[in-house]
Amino acid sequence: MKMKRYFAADIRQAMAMVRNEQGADAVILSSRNIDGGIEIVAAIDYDQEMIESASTVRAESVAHKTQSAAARSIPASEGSSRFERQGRRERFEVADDSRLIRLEDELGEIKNILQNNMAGLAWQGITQRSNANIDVIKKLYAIGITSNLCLSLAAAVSNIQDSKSSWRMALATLADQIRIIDEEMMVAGGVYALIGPTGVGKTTSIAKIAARYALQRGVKKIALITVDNHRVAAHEQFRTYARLIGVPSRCVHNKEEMVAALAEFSSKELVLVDTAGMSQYDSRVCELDQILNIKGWNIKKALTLPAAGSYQVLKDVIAQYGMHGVNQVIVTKIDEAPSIGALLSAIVDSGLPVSYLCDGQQVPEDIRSATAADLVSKCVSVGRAKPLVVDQEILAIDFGREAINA
Ligand SMILES: Nc1nc2c(ncn2[C@@H]2O[C@H](COP(=O)(O)OP(=O)(O)OP(=O)(O)O)[C@@H](O)[C@H]2O)c(=O)[nH]1
Ligand SMILES: [Mg+2]
Repeated sequence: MKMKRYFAADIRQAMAMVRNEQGADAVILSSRNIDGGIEIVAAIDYDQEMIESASTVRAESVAHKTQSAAARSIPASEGSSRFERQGRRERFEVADDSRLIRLEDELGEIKNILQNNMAGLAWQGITQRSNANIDVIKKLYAIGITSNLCLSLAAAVSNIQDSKSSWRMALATLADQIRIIDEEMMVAGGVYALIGPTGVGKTTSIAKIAARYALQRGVKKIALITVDNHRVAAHEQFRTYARLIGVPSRCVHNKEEMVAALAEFSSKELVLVDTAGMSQYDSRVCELDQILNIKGWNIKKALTLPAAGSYQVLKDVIAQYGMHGVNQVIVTKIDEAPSIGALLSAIVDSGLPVSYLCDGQQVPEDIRSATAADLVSKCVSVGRAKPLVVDQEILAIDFGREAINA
C-alpha cells in the first residue's frame, strides 16, 4: 500500500490532488479539518484487511500505552487534592510528552477512520431517499452551494417526487432564505460607510451609487467622505470620482474631522463614506470602527464582498467585520465569478441583507439593486457554465459528515 498525506484549502482541492497523483483507484483513509484547510490521507494498492488489523492493533496499543503511562506517572500513594492532581498532570506531561503526542496522533487517525466510515453510512442513508432528493443535492452542490445548505434545501422539498418540480422548489426556497434590504440607500438616504477587504470594489461602488444618485436627485443632495487617507493613489482615485460626478468630498483623518465633515454635510440626503481596504484581522478595523461610531449619527455599514470569494474566507470576513456591526452586504465582481454558490451560502448563513449587486468596472452602469431571484438565477447560470465535479467520494465525506453533525 502506498499512503500519502495531502493538505489543501478545501475538500475539493484535496480530492483533486489525490486524483491527480494517485488516480481514480485511490482510497481515502482519513480526513480531518486542520488550521487553514483539510488534511486527507489517501492510499493506493489498499488492503482492507491490513488497515483493519492495523486499526485493531493501534487501538489495543493505545489502550495499553495509556494505561501503563498513567500507572507509571501517578503513584497510588498520592493524594487527590486539586493541587496534587495538577502536580501529577505536569509530571505526566513532562515524562511522556513524545509518547503522548504519538498516542494522540494514533487516536486521531482511528477517530478519522471511524468518522469516515460513519460518514459513508450516513451518505448511504441519504441516497436511499427519493431520486428527486438526491438529484437536488447533486445539482445544488454542482453550482457551489455548501453541503449543509444543500441538505437543508433538499429536506425542505423532500415530499416532492418529481425531479423538475423539486429542483424549482429548492431554488425558490433558497431565494426565500436570501434577505434583501428593505429600503436601499438610493431610496432611504442617510450616511453609509462601505467597508471590507482590500480591492473588493468599495471606491468604485461608491462612485456608482453617487453617480446614480446625482443623476436622479441632483448633485446638491449628496456628498462623499473618505477615511482612506493612508495611500496617495486611493485619495486621488476618490477625489477624481467626486470631481467627475460633481459632488463635494472631504478626506478625514480622525474622529474629530469626521464629526466636522458630517456636520458640514448635515443637509445632504445621502453621504457615502469610503474606507481603506483591510484584512479582517487588521487591528486598524477597530480604529476605523471608532471613527465611524459617532454619537448622534447613525452611520450604517455596508460590507463589500467579492462574488468569487471562497466560503471559508467570506464566512471569516463576515464574522470578523460583523463584530463591529454590519447592516448590509454589497456584492461586487459578479462578472468575474466562476461560481457564486459559496457567496450565497455565506450570505444565507449570516442572515445579512443584500443591497446592491455590481458586475463590472463601468461607473455608473454596472450596479443594480439586489433581488433574491436575480442572485439565484445568476448562481444557476454561472454554475451551469462551470459545474463543480460531483464525485461520489467527495459527496460521501462532505454530506455524510454534515448529516452526522446535523
Ligand atoms: N470586474 C469588476 N471589477 C470591479 C468591480 N468593482 C470594482 N472593480 C475593479 O476592482 C478594482 C479595485 O476597485 P476599488 O474600487 O479600487 O476597490 P477598493 O475596495 O476601493 O480597494 P482598496 O481601497 O484598495 O481596498 C478596480 O480595478 C475596479 O475597477 C466589479 O463589479 N467588477
Ligand atoms: Mg478604495
